[in-house]
Amino acid sequence: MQKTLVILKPSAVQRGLIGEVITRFEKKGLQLVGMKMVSLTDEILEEHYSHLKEKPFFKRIKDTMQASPVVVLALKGVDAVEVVRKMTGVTNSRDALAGTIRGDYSMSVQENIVHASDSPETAQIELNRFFSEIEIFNYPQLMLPNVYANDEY
Ligand code: FUP
Repeated sequence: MQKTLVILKPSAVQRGLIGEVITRFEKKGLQLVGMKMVSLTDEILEEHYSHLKEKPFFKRIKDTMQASPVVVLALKGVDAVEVVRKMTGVTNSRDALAGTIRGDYSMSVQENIVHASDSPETAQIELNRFFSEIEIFNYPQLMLPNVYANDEY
């Protein structure tokens, strides 16, 4: 089973979408194995968005990601990284397909509700960035036999 990181951005927090977005992941069959509210520091954002550090919009990313606390989630499931990315939709919400989180809830490239890890390698690094070992929980997913066939997990 894979684990992946999701950040519910200030756009989700301020617009009252925290519950609705988490519900989508729960209904999909992903297991919530970590969750907390945090304020993002300059240091953590510079690390998290290091691939965009030279972009002219980097300051805007930092400002908007610090506009309120965010909620970080750790989600577990078979192919969880790809499943969550598909549920998220493309970066520019105006291009995101209906049925995706960004496609259904947002109009912006920045105020796009969620961040989701883009590969299994990145997911591991990002989970370690936001969670300590004891903040990721290992507990039985009792409905597992109803979520997957027994040769899928
Ligand atoms: P994603 O993986 O879809 O969250 O996208 P990125 O990591 O590439 O981008 C992170 C954030 O940078 C976006 F949410 C908004 C900002 N960004 C822009 O404003 N313009 C761009 O062209 C790309 C990213």
